[in-house]
Amino acid sequence: MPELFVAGEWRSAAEGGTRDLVDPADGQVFRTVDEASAVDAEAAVLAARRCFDDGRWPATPVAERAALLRRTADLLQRDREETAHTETIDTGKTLAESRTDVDDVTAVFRYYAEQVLVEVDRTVDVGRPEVVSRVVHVPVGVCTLIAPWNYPLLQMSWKVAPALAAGNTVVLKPSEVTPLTTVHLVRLLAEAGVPDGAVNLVLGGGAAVGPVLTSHPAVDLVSFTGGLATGRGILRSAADTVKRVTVELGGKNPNIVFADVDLDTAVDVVLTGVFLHSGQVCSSGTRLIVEDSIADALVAGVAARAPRIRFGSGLTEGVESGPLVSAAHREKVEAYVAIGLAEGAQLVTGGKRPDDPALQRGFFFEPTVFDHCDRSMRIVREENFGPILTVERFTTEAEAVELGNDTEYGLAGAVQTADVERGERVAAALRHGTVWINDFGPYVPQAEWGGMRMSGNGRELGPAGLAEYRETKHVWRNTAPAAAGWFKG
Ligand code: TXE
Repeated sequence: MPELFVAGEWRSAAEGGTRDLVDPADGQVFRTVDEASAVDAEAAVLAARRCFDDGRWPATPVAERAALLRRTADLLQRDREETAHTETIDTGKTLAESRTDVDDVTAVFRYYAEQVLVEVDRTVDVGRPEVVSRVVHVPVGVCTLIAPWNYPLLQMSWKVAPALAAGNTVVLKPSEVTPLTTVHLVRLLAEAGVPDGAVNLVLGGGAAVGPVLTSHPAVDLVSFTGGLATGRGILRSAADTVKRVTVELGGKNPNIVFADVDLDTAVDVVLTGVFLHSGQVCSSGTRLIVEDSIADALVAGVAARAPRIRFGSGLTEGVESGPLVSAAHREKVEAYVAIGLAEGAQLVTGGKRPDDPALQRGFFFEPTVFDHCDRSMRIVREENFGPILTVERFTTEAEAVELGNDTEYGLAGAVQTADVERGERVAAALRHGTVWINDFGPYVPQAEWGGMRMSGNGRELGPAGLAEYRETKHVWRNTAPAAAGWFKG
């Protein structure tokens, strides 16, 4: 069955393009999918435009739009196992992680089915009894939604659910490396009854289809999650037509640990924060900033447990960590290990591919810890998106905060301490979009997610994640029209 979806029809690429998908756990091609070109991207944008302009989706009553989201949530749960299995083969992540993703995505669809029904329109008292003045919310229009490969279904759903709830029409472009769960999501949306043209899907490389999706005059909004360099290009590409653009561009996230913590718990929080999904998480706790007096003990604890993380295919029961997503990405991570060594950081554990003969065909990489780092190092400053922990030390709270904020990113950060007031003080001082106190990683659909500074602009999830997809409009109705009297002639 073809994998592009335009105007309610599944079709192959207009120019016949295809792409092989590689299972990162064994390096083998497991499937070939259609690969769009600019021709397909243009057709998808125009289909979305037609469906928006003729009102088929934006004029659908909000209760019906909410019902479609709920049906999609039910279908996601019906297909939970199949979808999780697909995500695991595509990305390499473990089945447990993929199942969690499907459940989280389901929750997001259900959340926006409720949230879109919360009344936000309001009347304004303009001081004239004959005037009815109200502020209403309308969909933005045609939205192109571009997602990365680390959480393919999840990142796309954070965009699709609020965009559709608000009445927009959409063109989805998943990462070319991991498109399969997005294809399935579109099938479910079609099964749930979304009108033809409201949801369109193009698979393909960013260079081929990206310019159409981000600069076409028929597109009103671009929502992008991915790397900083690509995000900057997208902001430039969207500038000429002054589109609304939301970007989430990753992070270099501090995890600040004070000496008053329970050491074993802190070791576990650090380990989970940085090595989950092999560090391929935009909010990964890659920068450990630890109080000097416990630094040696904490690093020793992390270094003792990191090599015990069980690698393998994400489909294998008991496996705790899968491979990196691609050979190219592993090469990038390896290059950063070389950079760290050249900069004088002290390699404590990892730093190489695992020796296990059973893992040689996949793109595995050992959890890596670099001690005695400082903030001038590239290994500390630049996102590498691999399983690499860097360790910096501090002696005062002020120093810890200064280090935690000394990054051009601002997505997420954390503080671990037994002192409640100190936890709140540090959380208040950290300039990051999410801050965890005595935890690392959790999020909920009700709470906004997004970055400060170069981690991006705009927010996903929560009420603000819906507001991104709405325009406000002021409607002024004069019930007793009369001459204004400004001009006397
Ligand atoms: O991402 P890209 P890449 C970071 C991470 C990683 C780096 C590069 O550090 O190593 O980015 O990864 C589409 N117009 N993150 O190169 O290019 C592309 O097809 C429109 C952080 O894989 O940003 C894919 O769908 N779209 C991030 C999406 O952009 C374009 C998660 C993301 O790919 C495009 C992933 C163009 N010109 C990587 N070029 C996070 N924030 O969580 C590419 N794309």
